[in-house]
This record gives sequence, C-alpha cells and structure tokens, in this order.
Amino acid sequence: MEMTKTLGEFIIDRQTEYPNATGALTSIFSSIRLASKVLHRQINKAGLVDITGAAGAENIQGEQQQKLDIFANEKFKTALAARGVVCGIASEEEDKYVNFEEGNTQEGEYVVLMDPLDGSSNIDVNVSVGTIFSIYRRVSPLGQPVTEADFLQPGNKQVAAGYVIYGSSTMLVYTTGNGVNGFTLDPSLGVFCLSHPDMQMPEDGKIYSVNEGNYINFPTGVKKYIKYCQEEDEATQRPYTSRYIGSLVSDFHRNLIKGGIYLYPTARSYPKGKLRLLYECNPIAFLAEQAGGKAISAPDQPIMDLKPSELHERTPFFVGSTKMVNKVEEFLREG
Ligand code: AHM
Ligand code: MG
Repeated sequence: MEMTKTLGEFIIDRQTEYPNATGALTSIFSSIRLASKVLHRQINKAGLVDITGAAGAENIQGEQQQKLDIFANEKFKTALAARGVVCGIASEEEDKYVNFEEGNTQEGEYVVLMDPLDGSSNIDVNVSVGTIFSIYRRVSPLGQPVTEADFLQPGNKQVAAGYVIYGSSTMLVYTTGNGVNGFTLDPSLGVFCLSHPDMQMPEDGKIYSVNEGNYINFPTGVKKYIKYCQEEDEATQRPYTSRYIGSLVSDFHRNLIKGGIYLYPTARSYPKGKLRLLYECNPIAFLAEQAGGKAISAPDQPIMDLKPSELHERTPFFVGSTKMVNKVEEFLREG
C-alpha cells in the first residue's frame, strides 16, 4: 500500500507556511482528531449500545445511558479543554458558552464553536452523522475571562473550520483559509490519511438537496427555484436530481464532491430557518467558499458577513456550487 500523508504530518508541514505560528492550532486539531476517533468508535457500535440500553436505558452501574450527542459533546469538550490553548467553547448542546479557564491562569488564545453530533436523529437508522467545528481567535484580552463577544464574531473571522463525517468511512475535512483538504480514517491504524487533497466544489451541479415536505411554506422564490430544478431542459441538463439525507454534513459533503446545492429556507416551524449560524452555517460556508463554492442567507447576503447577535441564532441557508447558488439568488431577488 502506498503510504499517504497523515493528518498530523500534513498539519506540521502546513505550520511552516505561517511564520508566527505558535503550534496552538496544531494542538486544537490534535484534540479534534482524538475526540473524533473516540466518537467514530462509539458510533460504529451505536446499534449494540441500543440493544444493551433497551431495558430501561440504564447501564450496569445504574447510570442513565448517555445519548450519543451528549457523549459527543463531552468528548470534544474534554479533549479541547485538556491542552490549554482554547479559552472556551460554545456548542449546540450547551445553553451558554463554557469558560475553560475559570480558576486557573491558562491563556488560551482561541475559542471553538461546534455542533458535536449533527443530524443525530439519523443515528437510530444507521445513517451518516457529523461533527462540525469552527475556530476563532478570541477578541477579549488574554488573561481576562472569555466573553460572549469572543463567540459572536462573523464567519469571515474564522481561523479554521471543518467537519468530521461518520459515514461508510470516517473523514475529516477542514480549511484554515488556504484551500480544503480531506482525510479518511484508516480504522485499523487509527490514523487519518490525506485522501482528498485540495478539494474543489464543481462550479455547477445537478443535485438539489432540500426538505421538500416544507414546500408549501417556502418563500415564493424558493418554490420557483425548486420548480426550475424539476423542469425539463436539455441545455442545462434538467431536471436535476433530488438528494436529501437530512444530515447537513453528509448532504454538503456529497454536493462538495459531486456539485450541488443545499437549501434550508424559512419554513412554518422555522420562521428564521432551522440551521444555526455559528455551529453549522459559518463553518460550512467557510469550507464551501474555500472550495470555490458559495453560501448565502438571502440575496447579496453572504453567510460569513452576518453579524451574530446570539449564540444559538438561526438563519436561512443556501450553500453549494456557485452557479447554482447564483441561480437561487436570482429567484429569491425576484420573490
Ligand atoms: P440537528 O443539529 O438538531 O441535528 O439539526 C440539524 C439537521 C441538519 O443536519 C439537517 O440538514 C437538518 O437538520 C434536517 O432538518 P429536517 O429534518 O427539518 O429536514
Ligand atoms: Mg446540528
């Protein structure tokens, strides 16, 4: 077997490209890598955990069995807290941000925002789920307690972002603003290997991904775009193909590789959209743009320019191949 570069080697190589690098980011990636391997192992036996948990969902010590999303949150939190370079995290699973430095004198320069187990409703049916993460430099002074403002930064301030997809194989895909690279876990070695160097999202695509069950309540522009996707036209190779897993990481990952668009507009149950700006949309938007794609919340409104006002803020989300996002933008503009 030809040995490819491991994620660890790749990060060290890249570090020399940044003259003032302190190694802190490398350390954060080590934490993420470790936690994702633990999660990979747990997800792979999720069906078995369900069997043993069936009788009252308690384990042998009489403790309540942890749901996998809580488990994921705890593992990532612990791994990120351990190295002293992250001053706090915000997570879809936590009401408030978590200060890692309470009662100690660490001087973590970075904050991490994450959705530890996105698409967790898919776990019960053995469908892919993911972890999404986003890394920022803190804006509050070092040595002071981390503040909410450290987390409420626009996506264009992200230092790095990525996801782990626990699919037919487990992959870690990330960017530090210098392209997108994908690594596949070799489970027998426990090592992520560079399998998808310099990922590029096709400029155009033929796949649209949306929960069409919400159609009746979609804005008019979105309804028209969906009809456009379904119409026959030889020149543009329509009708397009509809693919929707209901797991953002998996839907985005497929569209990143094959070309496509993912839409989560406003809907009756989600008047502001369903997806979270900080934990889901910003990191995915960063990856999309770094791979040559595009992400908006409305016409002429790039996701990463939005100024967040609260941690769990939601937004409509349109992300994918640039030409497809441009097209939906046209329809949204016309209303
Ligand atoms: P979650 O963070 O509660 O798992 O919700 C986010 C998920 C995304 O992964 C997915 O794209 C979307 O919700 C699916 O929503 P729906 O079931 O409404 O189509
Ligand atoms: Mg989520």
